[in-house]
Amino acid sequence: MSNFLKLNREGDVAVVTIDNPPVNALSFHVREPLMQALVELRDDPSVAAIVIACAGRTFVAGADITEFGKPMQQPELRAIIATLETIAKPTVAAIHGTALGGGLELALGCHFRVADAGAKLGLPEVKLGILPGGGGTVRLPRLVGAVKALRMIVSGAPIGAAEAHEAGLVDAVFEGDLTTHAVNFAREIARKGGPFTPVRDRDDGLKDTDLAAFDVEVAELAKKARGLDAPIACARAVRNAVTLSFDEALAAERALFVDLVGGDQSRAQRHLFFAEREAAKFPGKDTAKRRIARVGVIGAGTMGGGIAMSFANGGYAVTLLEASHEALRHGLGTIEKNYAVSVTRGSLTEEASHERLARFKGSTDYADLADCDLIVEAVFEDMAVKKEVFGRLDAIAKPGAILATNTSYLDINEIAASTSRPQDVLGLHFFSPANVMKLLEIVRAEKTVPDALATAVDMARRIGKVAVVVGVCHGFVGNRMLAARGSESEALLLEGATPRQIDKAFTDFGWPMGPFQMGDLAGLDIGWRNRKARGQTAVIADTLCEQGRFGQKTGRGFYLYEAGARTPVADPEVEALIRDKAAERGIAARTISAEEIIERTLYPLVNEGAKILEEKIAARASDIDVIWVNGYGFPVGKGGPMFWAGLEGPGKIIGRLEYWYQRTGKDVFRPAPLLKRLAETGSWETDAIA
Ligand code: 3H9
Repeated sequence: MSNFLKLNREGDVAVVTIDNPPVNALSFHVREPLMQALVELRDDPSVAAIVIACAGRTFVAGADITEFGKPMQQPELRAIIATLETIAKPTVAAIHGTALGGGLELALGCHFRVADAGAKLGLPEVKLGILPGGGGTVRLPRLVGAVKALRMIVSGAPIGAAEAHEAGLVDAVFEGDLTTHAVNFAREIARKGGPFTPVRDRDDGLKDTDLAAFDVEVAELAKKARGLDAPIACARAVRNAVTLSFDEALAAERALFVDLVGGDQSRAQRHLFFAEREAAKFPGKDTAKRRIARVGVIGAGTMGGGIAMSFANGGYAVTLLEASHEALRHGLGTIEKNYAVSVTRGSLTEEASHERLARFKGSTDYADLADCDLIVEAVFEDMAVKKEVFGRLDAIAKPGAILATNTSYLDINEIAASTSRPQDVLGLHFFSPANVMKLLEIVRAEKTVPDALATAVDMARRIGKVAVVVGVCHGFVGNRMLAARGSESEALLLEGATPRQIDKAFTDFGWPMGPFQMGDLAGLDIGWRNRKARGQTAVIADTLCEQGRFGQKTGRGFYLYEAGARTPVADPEVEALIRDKAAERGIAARTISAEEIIERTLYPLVNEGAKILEEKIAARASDIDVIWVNGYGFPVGKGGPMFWAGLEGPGKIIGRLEYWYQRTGKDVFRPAPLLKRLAETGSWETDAIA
């Protein structure tokens, strides 16, 4: 029928197979023949039932996201679904892989849904800053109830076939050849005879909705939305499904969809969707990979333990090395406790926890790392210590093993040069807690060979990380930009801002927390130690550390914390300390606006990103966005610092950077040439300035 749609007959059952690799998105070239096929089959008296299935690895994974923001070519998905609902003979969606977004909406347009036992079904539109726009918010609650639909749509998380069956979303679950099962199912249903009720006319799920309980749930969700419009709109649309007629609710869903899809937040989130997939690409990524079966992790502290858990979670055998039996016992004990907590919370089964723990082998002897294919060190952040570790690894690791450092700042070229195999050395910069945080900066040193890098990128995907390949510089991409963001923190305090006020400017912007709360959470002693190692000072933070105020772990930092609590309470002592230090320096306090706080923290962040691009430490501006959203909590609705620079206006940013550069002479404010180029061309492309 078309290159993207096949039509077969299995006796009196017609099978429509969508074939649009890689994920069977509902592109225009699928919608057009699909509509035509449905009309034809509806009007063909020799057809008793229709099955919609997909070729390849998955059912339809949604609308074609690349078409958003462009004029919509007819027929739209909504029209296709409306046509489906005019068909009197039974229609059956045969779901394997994932039925997501518009894919699930298409399936909801059918009378019945059957699924492969391994299938997943969901409406993830919220992650793209939109809501399901093909009737999903109105049809899903009719089958699974308003509260379950709300949770699925606001979280965007898919559910498995068994759960979908139990909830009434799927009518049958099969193992084996799904199309054959679906055809038999359709034939049997057709034989029994109709009428067959389309989902739009069903109300199984809506009958007993407790609207008060629903609203309580919505209020909870709203608190977590952190300035994002889509989750709120999703909740409103599901509520409409309960309180309005089908057609009114559908029209309201459309209006909300149109509003969101044209907005900056959705543009930002779509940008991030593609940016994450782009970030793992680099020249040479398709070279043959090395085989990784066993991973060695050196150091069983918080970082090493978290890294080791990430590998065990991804199915790798892990050898965990510590200096002493006691430290090893402690490290393994913590890992065991962490898994036990996951079991208690219900996020991990007892069985899976045992499986993961069984992957660990503890050791205090470097010789036990000899059979590892990848070894990651997470020891003390000190060049001499790292070189010693790499010297020992060089002596015992098998040929071809990848040797990785988890350093956050140190020069990996220098570490690599201390071995006889610099081609196998690279950085794996995990973020703490390493078993939770998604980001992994994969650092390519001068001599790292492409197959070692490609193997690391593959491995990252297997352990569920968002990988970004970066080059060597102090702090790599993330921490170098973090330093630029924080370079004015002390100055802002001395000039009259309070930690609370600065943190509020950040949370109002959409960050989960501000820099001072973050510092208290991470431990102020970490920055203090780094500064001392580099001969740097920070008058307020250093004084707090000298007083033993390391943040949450000591109950006092920039804020006070009540025993065991994580809520920061403003501390008049800290504010007095700041005023004293300012007075010593003759700095008079003045009122500092939220706007000034953003200018002096986030504009240098963007500026440093531009310098990093100029130096080709990051390959693309979007890679920087991926790092900042996944590793540092930059608000997803703003798309990351480099995307946000475009929204904020590069001309405005340059103007204010110049102003602050004149006032302070600080290098972080000197506008990067690439930022000027962005203002002229609207593009972060580096070619012209290289
Ligand atoms: C929607 O449906 C709106 C409707 O409610 C309203 C309509 C009116 N479009 O992720 P992968 C590309 S919104 C275009 O690496 P995996 C992706 O960029 C949509 N392209 O594979 C990549 O390209 P490349 C709601 C898409 O196996 C390639 O496919 N649906 C789309 O790890 C492989 O992707 C979603 O949000 C798309 N919809 O994961 C689901 N999806 O190779 C989005 C993927 O050039 N998709 N591509 O880099 C996913 O979550 C994952 O792709 C999936 C497979 C789980 C399906």
